[in-house]
Amino acid sequence: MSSQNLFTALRAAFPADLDQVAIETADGPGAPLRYSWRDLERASAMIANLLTSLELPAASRIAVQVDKSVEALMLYLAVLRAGHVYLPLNSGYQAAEVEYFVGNAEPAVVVCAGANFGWVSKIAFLAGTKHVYTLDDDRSGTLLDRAAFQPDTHVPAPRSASDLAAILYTSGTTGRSKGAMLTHGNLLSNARVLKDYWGWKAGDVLIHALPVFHVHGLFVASHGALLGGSRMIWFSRFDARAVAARLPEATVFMGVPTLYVRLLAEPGLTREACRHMRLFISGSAPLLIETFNAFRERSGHTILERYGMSETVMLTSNPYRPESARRGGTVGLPLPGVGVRAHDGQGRPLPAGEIGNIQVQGPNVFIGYWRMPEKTAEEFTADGWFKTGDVGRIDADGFVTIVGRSKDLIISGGYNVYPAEIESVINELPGVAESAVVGVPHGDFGEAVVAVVVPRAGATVDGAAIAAQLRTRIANFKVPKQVFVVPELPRNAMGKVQKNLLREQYRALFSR
Ligand code: MLC
Ligand code: AMP
Repeated sequence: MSSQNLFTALRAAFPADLDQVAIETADGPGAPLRYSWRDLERASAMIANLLTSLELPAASRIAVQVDKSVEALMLYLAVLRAGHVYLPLNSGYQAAEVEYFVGNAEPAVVVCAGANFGWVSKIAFLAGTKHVYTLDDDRSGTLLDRAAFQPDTHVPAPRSASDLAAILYTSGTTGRSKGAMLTHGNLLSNARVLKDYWGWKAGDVLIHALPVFHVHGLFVASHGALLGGSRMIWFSRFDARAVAARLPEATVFMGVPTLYVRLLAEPGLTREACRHMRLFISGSAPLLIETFNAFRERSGHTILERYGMSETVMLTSNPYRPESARRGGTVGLPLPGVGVRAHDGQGRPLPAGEIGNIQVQGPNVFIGYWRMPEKTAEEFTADGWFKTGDVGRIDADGFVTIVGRSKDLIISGGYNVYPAEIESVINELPGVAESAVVGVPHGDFGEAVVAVVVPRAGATVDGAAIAAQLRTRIANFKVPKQVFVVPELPRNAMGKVQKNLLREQYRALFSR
């Protein structure tokens, strides 16, 4: 069988003229920097040769925690090309978080920011990792220094569709973070479906302003542009004013709802600025109908909302054409080849319009959680459908609406936060007896994390001090925006904390 290496497929879509600009940086050191398709080809070959020279076992994990840069994307391509497994980590993760991922995944190579080399390399070497490189967002670091001596041609390692391409850590429906194992086949089938569904083409220009360590920015956005042979305007971080200023040159934009809320606050978002745009896509978190309507009013464009997750890449999308068929408040129709159904808790399918657990299947659905066969088995039904942990309904005409989650998850600005994780970190702090973490509505982030803490008898704890301590232990986006100290948590007759009451109590905390 011919190789199904995802890199080979992406490479085949590069335009014939490799000297065209593939990526132009919009910010960061030296901007604007222009990278041609040939640059992507050669640099990924050099890094792939460096990896190959290390003589790592097949399917070695290459863990990467770096700031966003074009070189980080080249490193991703190089890992695919060399046939290893890409393991991206949010650049905000602190030592305890990185320690867990590295300990669990046992990567052969870790790549980190130069400033973090001290603590990251310590964690990596203790976990048995032999190679730690640095990569900074100004094209410096030991990874590129070493790769500079490598040949700039490389034959991609043959891989089959079922071979592992990436591991993305996510908490699934419960508990500690699990590594979702995605294959070359999972990623390529989804990328191809989306290329056709959203009409990616050579003349497209994508504004890429999402991080490249999660599904949305790394796979959905980058694969789309690469498979389309389309140019990217590359933002290392989202800045609404700067993005609005580049809209007139662009045709496609992708964002989490927070990005749309912030764009709406920009006077530069006008119909005139969007005159060449053909597609605005939103996902990763629910898009409020007010945002959907306000954006249509201001820009003349209807945001296309889609739905997916780390374990499955993309599952549903609103229709591309006609634009008028896109329905606000829904996540659209199952993508071609993807099965989506709503079930009751007893394993029975529900009729159209009834609310139930969303289950999915398709070539895009992951092959399981890294080294957790029992957890994997729990999250699939007996007939092989993956339980998303989302709750929704499917209308008679197939449109899916997500109405809630059965998993205890907060999505803040498109990042997932698991209350149980934050609670366990808070409960370890001195003077804390117990805590409850909930998500409440937030105008900018959609949901914001709030913690309610009960001190131990005789202890005095301070909300702001707790938040300050958390800042050193967990990524910033997980740190509660407010910490309340209370004498006790509301409980039901069974002794279970009534989080719904807490959500109600703090509902208006961030209302504008
Ligand atoms: C930053 N902060 C956040 C936050 N992002 N807090 C809560 N939630 C977030 N998402 C913190 C900062 O650290 C800072 O803390 C304070 O909030 C204000 O920061 P900011 O300057 O407003 O934030 P900014 O740097 O502009 O980042 C906001 C953002 C970013 C929305 C641009 O969060 C982002 O890029 N989100 C996209 C996430 C994403 O790509 N998700 C896709 C997952 S894939 P302090 O303490 O310093 O003041 C997936 C599957 C699918 O879900 O379907 O796509
Ligand atoms: P992650 O684990 O980061 O991949 O997040 C996946 C979760 O994000 C899904 O299970 C949903 O709960 C949520 N999600 C993604 N897209 C949407 C959307 N368009 N609307 C509502 N929730 C979404």
